[in-house]
Amino acid sequence: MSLKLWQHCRVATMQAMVDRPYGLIEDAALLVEGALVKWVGARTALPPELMARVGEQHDAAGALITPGLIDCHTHLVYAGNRSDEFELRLNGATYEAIARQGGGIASTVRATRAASEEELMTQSGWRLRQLLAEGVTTVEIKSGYALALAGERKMLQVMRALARQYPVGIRNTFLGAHAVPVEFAGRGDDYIDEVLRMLTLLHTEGLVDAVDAFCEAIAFSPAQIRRVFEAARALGLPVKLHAEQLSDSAGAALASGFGALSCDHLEWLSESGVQAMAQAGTVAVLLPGAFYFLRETRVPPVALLRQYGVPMAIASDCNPGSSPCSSLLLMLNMACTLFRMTPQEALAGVTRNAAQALGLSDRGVLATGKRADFVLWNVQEPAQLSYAFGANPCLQTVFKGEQQ
Ligand code: DI6
Ligand code: FE
Repeated sequence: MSLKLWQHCRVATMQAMVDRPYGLIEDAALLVEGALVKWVGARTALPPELMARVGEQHDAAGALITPGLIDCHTHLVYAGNRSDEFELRLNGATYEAIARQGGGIASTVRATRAASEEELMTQSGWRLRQLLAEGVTTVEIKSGYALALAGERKMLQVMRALARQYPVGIRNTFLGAHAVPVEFAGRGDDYIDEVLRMLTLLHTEGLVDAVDAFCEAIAFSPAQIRRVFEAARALGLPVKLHAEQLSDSAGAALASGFGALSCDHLEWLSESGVQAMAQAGTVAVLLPGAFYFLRETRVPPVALLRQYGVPMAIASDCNPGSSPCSSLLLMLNMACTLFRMTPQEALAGVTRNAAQALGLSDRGVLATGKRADFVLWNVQEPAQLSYAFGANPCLQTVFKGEQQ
């Protein structure tokens, strides 16, 4: 098979190298064979035997190249919007009070149940295209806005259909334990029985890649989540958890005990929670969009996460209630300004560490044998991707070796 060559570029490989921030290669060359990276390095070191096989050459004209961005936590398949609740909040209501009064997640559940598969495709496709326009090549999407079998299946099928229609890798996460639906009001444990039944069926149908849950006073208790995680474990599915978002329920320690891929949000994470995550190799997924939009004041313990060597990822949390956002680049900026992450940590958070948060070892860095998912940017320095906001310097995306 002939090779494709990109040259006249700087490549931020995002390989972890102590002596080389961003794993940056000056005057680089990138060789692609099919859907995979064949070679990346300094242009002057290009092996002649590979050079002889080049069939297609691209002049990157000085662009910066990074791995394709990975949004490792979204709820982007849903119907409707919650601008009415935004107005209520601006008139004094709180997110939790709205949720307790039948709004919040429940109102999106009503809209999502009522939407046809086509309507869901249209509304979700619009958001997905906005992510892709900023160089995103892998997206995780959670179910959890139907909370009943038919609708959860519909959401997961829409995700599979989006993956067929758009140049993007999609990971389906089953979030049946997102909220207690009205039919089960006051009967959370009974609803967990139903979650387990749905999970088993939907897994059998090949629709589930991972399992998530919402551990919070307004959602599910650690004991209830343990049941979901035990079922996931029995099915061989990896788990993740919305933990310590609005309060400390020790969810992170529970999830770490199940070897969770990630714990997400974490504003209220304690030091013992950080230690548990470090021990389990669980990624901390930080969601500055939700922090910003809910006007939270308590930031996740970034310094502790650093100190214990817990990898940090960043995601959009794209959802209608707490983060109506489909810009991952904006999240880079917010992770730096609001959470005081460094631009290098932020970029690792949407590449290498985001891949780890999804259990995907084939992407997130540019190296021989990894997927040829990458982005050409109209910037000189990698830090510019975090520094500018409301800007989109994406020149071109390459997905599985193909220019988009
Ligand atoms: N935490 C969140 O921030 C989203 N889900 C969750 O478990 C919010 C979902 C919503 O309000 O629709
Ligand atoms: Fe979320």
